[in-house]
Amino acid sequence: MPDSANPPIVILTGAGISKESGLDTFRDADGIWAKVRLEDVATPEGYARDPETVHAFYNARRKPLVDQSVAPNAAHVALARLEEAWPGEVLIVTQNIDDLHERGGSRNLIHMHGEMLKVRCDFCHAVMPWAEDATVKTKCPECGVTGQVRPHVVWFGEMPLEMDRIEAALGRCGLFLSIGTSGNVYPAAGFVQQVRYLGRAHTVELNLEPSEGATAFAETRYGPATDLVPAFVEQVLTRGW
Ligand code: BV8
Repeated sequence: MPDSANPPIVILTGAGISKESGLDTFRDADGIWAKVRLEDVATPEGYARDPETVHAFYNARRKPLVDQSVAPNAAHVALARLEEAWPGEVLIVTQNIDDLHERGGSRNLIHMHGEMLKVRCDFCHAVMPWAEDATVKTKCPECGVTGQVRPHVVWFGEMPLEMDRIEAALGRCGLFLSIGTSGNVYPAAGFVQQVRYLGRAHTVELNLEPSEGATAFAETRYGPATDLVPAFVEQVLTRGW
């Protein structure tokens, strides 16, 4: 059983935590879905219809991570400090496919929607780190088959990654913290309800504005993540929640 004095903490993050690092969110007015149709670039059907367009979409989003023209911000760094200093387990479950949590120092991390810096082969199912452009002509380094390499990203209608591990962590946490997500996408948007149903954890939303699921949280604070997250981490480490 977890240490009741220092219960496990589960942190769900979304695109809002990376916004101040210079990466677009999805549903803000200037967000990604205002510029390109989700159905065309974030569904298996869109990929089957026009793989080259989907590759171009992810190749463009991969570039600032490869050239490191974007960097982790104070919110990412504060979460790494929490993981380091909290005596109990701290698990970040991110919907983000960037590597800013890792570069900010977090280690105990699940990318439930995949990772932009990886691809996988639909023929041999190998998952591999990837820093250059992928196209329909890309040859799988593992099996040598051409044209079967796709972004290692979970599209709509596809199964998110490591759901068993996530469900287990939700079932035993004492604090569930949601940062920078609009609460539009399931199953991530339903995690707070799952935690509340179990009745053991305190639930906190830190966001720029109320999410779709705001009323489900016991505590909400609104503002930029780089202000809210370091302050909340300091509070947890000095006087709990
Ligand atoms: C699944 C790809 C079954 C990667 C993404 C009908 C048919 C089929 C499926 C469904 C259906 N109805 C519902 C579903 C489920 C569907 C879904 O939820 N659809 C929605 C649209 C209704 N979900 C799925 O298909 C998922 N798979 O259901 O499989 C299953 C179910 C249960 C258990 C097992 C299996 C797959 C979902 C993953 C889809 N892939 N992206 C990529 O290209 O990135 S989703 C996409 O949205 C991104 O991954 C992103 O992470 C995710 C969530 O968005 P947010 O991160 O929240 O970003 P958003 O812009 O929305 O919000 C940003 C927030 O930040 C805002 O609130 C803003 O105010 C705030 N903010 C901004 N600036 C700041 C800030 N906060 C703090 N500081 C700031 N500075």
